[in-house]
Amino acid sequence: MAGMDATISGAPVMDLDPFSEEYILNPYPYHAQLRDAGQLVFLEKWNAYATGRYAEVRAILEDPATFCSGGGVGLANFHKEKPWRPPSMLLETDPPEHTRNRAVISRALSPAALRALRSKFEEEAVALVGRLLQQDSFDAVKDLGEAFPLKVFADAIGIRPEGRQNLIPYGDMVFNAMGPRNALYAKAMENGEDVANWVWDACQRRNLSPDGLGIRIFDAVDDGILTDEEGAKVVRSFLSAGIDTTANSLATAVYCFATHPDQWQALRAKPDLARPAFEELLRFESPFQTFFRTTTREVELAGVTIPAEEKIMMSLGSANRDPRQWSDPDRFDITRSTIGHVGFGMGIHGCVGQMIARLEVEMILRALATQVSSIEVVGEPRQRLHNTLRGFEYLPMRLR
Ligand code: OVV
Repeated sequence: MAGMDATISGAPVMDLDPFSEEYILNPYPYHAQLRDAGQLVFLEKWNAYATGRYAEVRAILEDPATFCSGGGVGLANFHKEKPWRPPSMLLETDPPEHTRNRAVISRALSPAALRALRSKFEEEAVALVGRLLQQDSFDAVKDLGEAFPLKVFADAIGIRPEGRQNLIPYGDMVFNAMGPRNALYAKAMENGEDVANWVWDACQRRNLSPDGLGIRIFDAVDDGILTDEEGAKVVRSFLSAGIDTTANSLATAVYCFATHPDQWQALRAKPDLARPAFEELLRFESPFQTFFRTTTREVELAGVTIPAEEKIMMSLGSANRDPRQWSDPDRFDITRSTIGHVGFGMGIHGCVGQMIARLEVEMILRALATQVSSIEVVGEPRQRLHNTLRGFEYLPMRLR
């Protein structure tokens, strides 16, 4: 770690690269370096501030007026660089626009709408686990992680079945684009135009089923709150954020249970632990590893005076294992209290789809806990190399 003697405005300068292959494959020792170097550091390679500390991540998430999202939530500053796609109306906006748009999507995701999904999700989860049990082995990435949200989440939104596979490369584009313009970004964007065009078309009113959640966004168009194009762009948020995140969570979930047999036995003994288990999974192997904010003014944070228009990386994965916050943070324990984890973010931008994500993962974990006695990894898994998401590329497994 060269350059640790230098500081910028009092922030230690680090040559740590959160987008390097070594870091992505095993971030945990690097998270410790990041946290131990200080509350706030400066990443020389990317010209951005960063924090891996729980308290500072919370402080930033809870002050959206100073640490805004309108400058983008990846490394790029939208005030200086053209975003790769028209910005999200939710993720990449600030109040008051954000508040208005968030109300529109929250209304579509009402408790009543979610209750209506439960039995369908359960039925599909039981059937999927039943099919996987028939197979000698399967790829938990494609056959479970991706297959389940591509079916139940896309059905819930009301997306037509043909071409849904496009949602996987689209998620890859959206989340890789939050990192630098590196080889991972270039690879994700290879077929980008066709994929983005398919997704944009799927978001149009005429292509949404009349009984899904997507079409409910157009109620706000009928009420004169959004234009037709804005309605489609809000639907695009469902498709950007709702598949890849859950897909990675599900594959990681079965991996964690396969590699922590005591936790698997605890879940089998008490399937009601499915919901708390998901929270612990979000803490322990946060699928969404990093988020950036942009300073709207000169601000003092942790004794450092940060100028306006600077990017700050929040390592959610590191905050969720910060020993200043969690006891025995590197232990996967589905019975611990996970209150306050930042796996879904926090504050005004906290994950709006978290209740759907919880329902999906709960149903899969319950189906596993009640139908399966053993979960095994049966080959060499390949981790996903990705700028923002943590998960697997390939994960051969067997259920008995
Ligand atoms: C939380 C999230 C991730 C990616 C994309 C979006 C949201 C969006 O709103 O497009």
